[in-house]
Amino acid sequence: MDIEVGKTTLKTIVADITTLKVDAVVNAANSSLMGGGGVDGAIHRAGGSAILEDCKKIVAKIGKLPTGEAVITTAGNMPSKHVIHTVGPVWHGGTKNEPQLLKNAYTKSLEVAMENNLKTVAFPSISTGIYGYPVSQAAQVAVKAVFDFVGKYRGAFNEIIFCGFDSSTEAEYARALGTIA
Ligand code: AR6
Repeated sequence: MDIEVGKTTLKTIVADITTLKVDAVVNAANSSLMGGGGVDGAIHRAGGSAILEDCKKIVAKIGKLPTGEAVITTAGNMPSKHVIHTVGPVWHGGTKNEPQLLKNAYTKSLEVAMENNLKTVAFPSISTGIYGYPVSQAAQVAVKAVFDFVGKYRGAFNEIIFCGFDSSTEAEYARALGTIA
């Protein structure tokens, strides 16, 4: 599924995000930035120790990364150039400001990308694995956050990818993209 917003293409794909040749892949990290399971584990494994070294420097400087914030590191051995690490919210049934925090994770990631003049960015389905956010709801928040951001900063990006690890996840983002334009 593809839509155009100005000169920016928003698209959904099914892939292992660690294989994508983009300016930045986004990592669904945790506040420690020390790696973990899911896509975080996959990114650190594929990128190698250079990513963790950068993360350690960031933590030494700013401490733990709050939910909804984002920072940038090298992508190490991956084909992408950078990793933007963000922390999505843990799902508590929707009672703990989860939609706003998830929106912030997408928006802050795009702010960091824009500050670094990055043109192509791929997002995994943040918070919908170990953190338990229902995929259909997360997809709507994610797509709206990205759609609004690229509409506001027209020309900043060439392509934003929603990368599902499986086709049912990708289908939820495609559905959300189909209803927003
Ligand atoms: N490429 C693309 N998507 C992937 C990949 C991959 N290689 N591997 C997993 N996914 P999760 P969260 C999908 O659990 O819910 C970590 O331990 C996965 O199928 O990775 O934000 C962190 O350190 C799912 O759709 O992230 C945190 O502690 C999506 O990525 C915690 O998990 C997100 O699932 C963050 O949990």
